[in-house]
Amino acid sequence: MTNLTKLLTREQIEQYHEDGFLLVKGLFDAEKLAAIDRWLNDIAARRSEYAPGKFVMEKLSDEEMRKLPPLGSVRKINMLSNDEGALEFFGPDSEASLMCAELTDCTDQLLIFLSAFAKPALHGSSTPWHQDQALWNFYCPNFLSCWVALDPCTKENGYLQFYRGGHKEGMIPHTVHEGAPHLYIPEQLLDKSRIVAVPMDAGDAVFFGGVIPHFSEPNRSPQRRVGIPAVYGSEAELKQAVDLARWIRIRETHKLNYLVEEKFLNSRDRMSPH
Ligand SMILES: O=C(O)CCC(=O)C(=O)O
Repeated sequence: MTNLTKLLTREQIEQYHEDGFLLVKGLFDAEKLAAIDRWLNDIAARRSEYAPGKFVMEKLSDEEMRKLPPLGSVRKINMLSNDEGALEFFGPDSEASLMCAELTDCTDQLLIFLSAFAKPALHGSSTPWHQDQALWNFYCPNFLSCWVALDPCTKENGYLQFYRGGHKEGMIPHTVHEGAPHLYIPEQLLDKSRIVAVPMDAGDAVFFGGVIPHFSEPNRSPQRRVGIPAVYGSEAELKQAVDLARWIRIRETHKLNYLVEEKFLNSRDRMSPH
């Protein structure tokens, strides 16, 4: 792909840069959603064949699990990007990938991560406030997610919520707590008036970058909530980040640290893509 497509309007692109997230209605039709559902159920049915770490399960009793299709008791499926279905639904020519290229003004988009983030009916736990960049081992502030709703997302089943404009303010301190699924931002650091909930119909997609804080509540409804985050990024940015991470490791191993002028460091301590 050499040229940017024109799937998004200028207003949508401006909105994305202003708010830090963009809802696109009806990106996937019912036929595609049904095919993705079959694909994920098939993977979930073969859970025992995969290496540990691929699945995160919610604590359901054996009896509850027997009543559900395989995907119904899963909390997360990781590392889907090398699976055949990934190319079919989220490959380089998919609308998801092309829209990410438009939003970042950069055509060499790679599918970096693909997962399924599910919340089983009445069991799905919350995802605490976080910036994706805080959970990545490499610094890629222009990477962005296209999070596709496989089910309707509502207040009751844990729709996504964003901290409007937070992508312009750099990284926020995260903390760690036993029982939390990952590093998180303590809620008291956030101004509640800036929190925006994003209800979605099945097939809608929300785009957001690695620096915008976001969160979702537990699923208190009797219906599952499944979303598929596809993280895209440019090959050039990934290569640079991997090289940098490698260099930092080498420097630490060989104790090559040296003092850099404070003024220089201070001018660069805010990580913001814009
Ligand atoms: O699926 C969710 O509820 C959370 C999504 C999320 O944190 C992400 O895609 O980075």
